Amino acid sequence: MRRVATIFLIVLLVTTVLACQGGHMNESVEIAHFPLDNTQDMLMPEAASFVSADSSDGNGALLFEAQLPKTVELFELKPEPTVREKTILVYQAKMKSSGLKGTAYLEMWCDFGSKGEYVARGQNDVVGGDSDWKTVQTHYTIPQGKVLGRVKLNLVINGQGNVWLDDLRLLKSKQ
Ligand SMILES: [Ca+2]
Repeated sequence: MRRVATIFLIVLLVTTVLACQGGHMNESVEIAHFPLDNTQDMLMPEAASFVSADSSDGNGALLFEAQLPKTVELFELKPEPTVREKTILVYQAKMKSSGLKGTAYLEMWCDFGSKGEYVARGQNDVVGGDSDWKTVQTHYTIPQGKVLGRVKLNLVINGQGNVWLDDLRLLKSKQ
């Protein structure tokens, strides 16, 4: 009976330690932060208007007006070499919409050079119609044996209407 109790205690301890480690490893670290307080450094600055009156961070945001569905390439970056396989890349931003017939969401392209290019689309985390600021995101886990070259961060407007974007971040966490 005593032996059973000891084994039970050991199992409980191991479970607790693993749970703590799991929590620690899921912490996110910021790779890049684009506060979108202007259109500088954007790949397509002509695609957006800077709006100071309405923002999520209080320092202005970018407004995208879509007459037709479109994909806007926002930023391209080359993360540091520490972003290796099994790293979860999280692309996150604040977004709102007005009169949007359809949806808008984030799209991230991960380039692995000769090993191909992969896309993560946040089609389950969208804005549409008239919606207030909310956090939207999409994520991608870097597969084993692949070295990440570049990351491209896009906005997809799958419809017609106005979309505001602010406080854009690329984060990493371990699986
Ligand atoms: Ca801003």
